[in-house]
Amino acid sequence: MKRLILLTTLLSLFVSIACNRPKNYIEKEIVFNDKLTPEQKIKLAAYLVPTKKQYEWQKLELTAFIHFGINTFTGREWGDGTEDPDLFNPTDLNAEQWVVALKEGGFKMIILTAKHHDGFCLWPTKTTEHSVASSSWRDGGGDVVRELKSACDKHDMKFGVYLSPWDRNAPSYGDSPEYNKMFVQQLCELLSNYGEIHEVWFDGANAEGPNGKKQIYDWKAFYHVIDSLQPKAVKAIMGDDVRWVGNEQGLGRETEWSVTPLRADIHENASEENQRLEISATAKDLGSRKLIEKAHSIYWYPSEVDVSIRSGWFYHPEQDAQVKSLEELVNIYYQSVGMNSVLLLNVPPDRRGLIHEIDAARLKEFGEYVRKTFEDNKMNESHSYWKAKNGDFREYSIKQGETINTILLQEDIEKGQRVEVFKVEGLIDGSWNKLTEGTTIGYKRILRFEDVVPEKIRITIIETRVSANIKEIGAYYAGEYTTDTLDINLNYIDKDWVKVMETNPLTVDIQGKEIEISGFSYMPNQETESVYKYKFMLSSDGKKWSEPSSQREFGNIKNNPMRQYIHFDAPYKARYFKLEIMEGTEGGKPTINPSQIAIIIP
Ligand code: FUL
Repeated sequence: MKRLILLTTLLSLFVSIACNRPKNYIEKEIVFNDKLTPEQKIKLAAYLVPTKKQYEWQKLELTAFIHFGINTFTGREWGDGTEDPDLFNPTDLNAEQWVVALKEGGFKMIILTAKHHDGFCLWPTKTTEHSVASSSWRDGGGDVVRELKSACDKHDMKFGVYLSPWDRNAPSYGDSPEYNKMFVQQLCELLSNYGEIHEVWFDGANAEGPNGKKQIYDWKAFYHVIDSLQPKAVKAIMGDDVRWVGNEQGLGRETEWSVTPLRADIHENASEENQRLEISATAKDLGSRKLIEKAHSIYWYPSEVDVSIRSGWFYHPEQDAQVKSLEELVNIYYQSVGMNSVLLLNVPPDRRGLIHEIDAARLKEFGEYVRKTFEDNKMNESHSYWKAKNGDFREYSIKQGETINTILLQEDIEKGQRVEVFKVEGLIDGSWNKLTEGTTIGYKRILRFEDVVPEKIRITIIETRVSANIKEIGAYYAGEYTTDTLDINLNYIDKDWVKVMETNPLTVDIQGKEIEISGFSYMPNQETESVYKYKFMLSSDGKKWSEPSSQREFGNIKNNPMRQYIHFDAPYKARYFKLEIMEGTEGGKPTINPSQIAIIIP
């Protein structure tokens, strides 16, 4: 990594020669000299570029997550590490089917949850017995990492690993040096025994260890292992090559700067500096002039949009009817790839070890839709490289009689990200009409507008930090969707009958008589704090209470506030339930409305 401290006096020379001499671009990080003026800082920001591996990663555009593990078999989103490894028993695992399905969807890389927060390892690690080697799957001789990596190699698919730093099984978790040693060894195994790895994904979730101690991660050591064993791998999320977009809903930012003062955790004093600038991964503005002017340093730190094709990250049979529709997936595409981000779409294999037929069919539809839309540029002449100053415009004629509703623009980010405002107009019946407008472009910006049949389109670069390098322009027609969303089909009780006996803790007479109950569900608040830890109890007489499930938390509810389903091991007879709130997603005690709870009957 280059650390450049540039003096004001050198700046004008630097800027004037940079245009023709790519070696003057600065990779990944610039530390500003105190004497720079705000305007000089903005100019420098325009010369910050991605590293080679960041650029290769950005060009993938579509990448996929595979969440698979113990949770697939317990129905949970966050396992607690006490699960019996033998629960892991896919009946028909076929990693090649995953790769083929994702390839049909247009995906170029697969990232596997080699270890999720429950600590169960999908490869036969030497670091713990909590792995596939202790399961009866393939008589304890299986290795999901190897099977998937081989299938990826066969089909020319890149491969990455998700290794959760938070480990709820490891007894050493919380004894920092001890656990860090184990984590380094796990990384070494994954990064040296399976060939080339293109992305290492470290999630940010963590909590206290079983010993009540807080784990302090040795990020420097982890990064050192990655950089030495897999120099081509980008480090994502708790890493400094790839930034979390800030939500798990598939929503990019309208204004998305890859050049940002947001410091990744690899940097010393990251949280102090981010706090000083009042920014975090979830902030709306991560790269405006105002922000850069206040910054001491800036980074090439591009956004990755992670979202699941289902509401959960892991496969749950009750979500078979909730696979995102083609329309939802296409919207996510426009909000991620179309907003200067890489999409990381999760497609979780089921208990057979296969991508479910519904998900596979949706991937195919999605791949076909995107290919069909963007293979047919409606412009007569193709775009040639364009160096645009403030106010410059270019016109392109559209094939006669063709309808368009989509525009695609790309900056040559190997020469920085620069455009701040642009507009697109169409010449219709002899007059220019504004079709759409935008702020940042970056690697790729795709915008949709009403169907029009223009003779020409006109692109104007209204504001740019220094001359913009426009690499690609295209005009397309995105057609109608063909699939429908299926309705949720769950067995609930007669909701009109329900009687609330008490509100704190919420105590409910469910149907006025004992019924068989196989689980319950909770719909979290979307805008305010939700329930994270709870105690759910059942009773036949309203006096003697028992807990039908050992589960006491809704895993990952903060980042992914979807409906939560808790299934008991066996159906339970009861008349009343009581839900005690132990802790909210923000550490408080949120209130709960009875309509947020549904009882599941067998
Ligand atoms: C989150 C995790 O806690 C989820 O379980 C999931 O792995 C998601 C991609 O990241 O923070």
